[in-house]
Amino acid sequence: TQSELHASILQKINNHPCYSQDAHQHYARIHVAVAPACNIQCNYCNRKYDCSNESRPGVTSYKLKPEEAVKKVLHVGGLIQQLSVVGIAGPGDGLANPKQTFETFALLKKYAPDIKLCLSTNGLMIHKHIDEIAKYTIEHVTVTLNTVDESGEIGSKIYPWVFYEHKKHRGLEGAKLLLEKQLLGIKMLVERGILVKVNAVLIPGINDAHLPLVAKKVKELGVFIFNVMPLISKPEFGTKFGLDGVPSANHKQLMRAQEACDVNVKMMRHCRQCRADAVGLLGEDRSDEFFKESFADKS
Ligand code: CLF
Ligand code: SF4
Repeated sequence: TQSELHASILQKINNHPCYSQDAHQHYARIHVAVAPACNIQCNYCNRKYDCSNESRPGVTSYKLKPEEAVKKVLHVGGLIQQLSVVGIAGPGDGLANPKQTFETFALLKKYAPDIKLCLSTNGLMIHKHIDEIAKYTIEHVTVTLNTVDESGEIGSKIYPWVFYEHKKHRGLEGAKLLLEKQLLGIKMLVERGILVKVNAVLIPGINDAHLPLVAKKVKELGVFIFNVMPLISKPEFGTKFGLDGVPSANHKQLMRAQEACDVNVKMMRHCRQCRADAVGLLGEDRSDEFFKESFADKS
């Protein structure tokens, strides 16, 4: 029934800091950086931040093996009582490193069965891994969907290439392929009752005016919550890829986009654009504190 469905959703979000505005002051998340590789190139990426698919250079997150990641989660869980969610959000794409990602989730299910599992992805490979996602009861998946433009025009300005089935797809072809798989993946997740969050990076002059159409599509697909995140561009980064001269999105642009996207879809407004190894409450990133702990095999 409707009320049972409502209760099961509440159960899923009540201690997830990103899916529930109310939970974010009381519950903490930890990201374990077990996924180094990626299968697409975003023009704003520097492989340091994710979930956000963010672009703030200069901070190094370190890579962990699945066993090290679990050790870290158990250690942090002993120190931070509010720890309720473990996310895999990079530094590359979780589903471009399926072995590491699912090994980590399998170990977490075994050694930390009470913790919620969360995954962030560009969406290209969801359809291939939907059974594993369901099997490990990953109840929260974030997909970064920056455009729903079927012509591939907007996408080709954001993604120079997409690597799929042993082949690099460039330009319009790559963008269209990515969109097709993202929409398919989101549909499959929603069908399985997995809560989906869509993140869209607000890229001034590239997809800003288009974001309300993304919001509309997100609504149509039954996505739980939509999160617009401002591009943070830095000269030392922007010159490297294809977004030369595209400025960061400012607060006013973000507010305007959020308002334009508020088409009867639940909007996230408390995102902190976390790094791939973030630890703690959303507002107080303690990754540096735990960075010092030696979980990574330095050899
Ligand atoms: Fe991490 Fe992302 Fe899960 Fe949250 S973050 S994988 S959904 S547990 Fe949260 Fe951070 Fe924003 Fe992401 S504040 S960047 S939305
Ligand atoms: Fe970088 Fe994430 Fe894009 Fe991959 S999907 S290129 S890791 S921003």
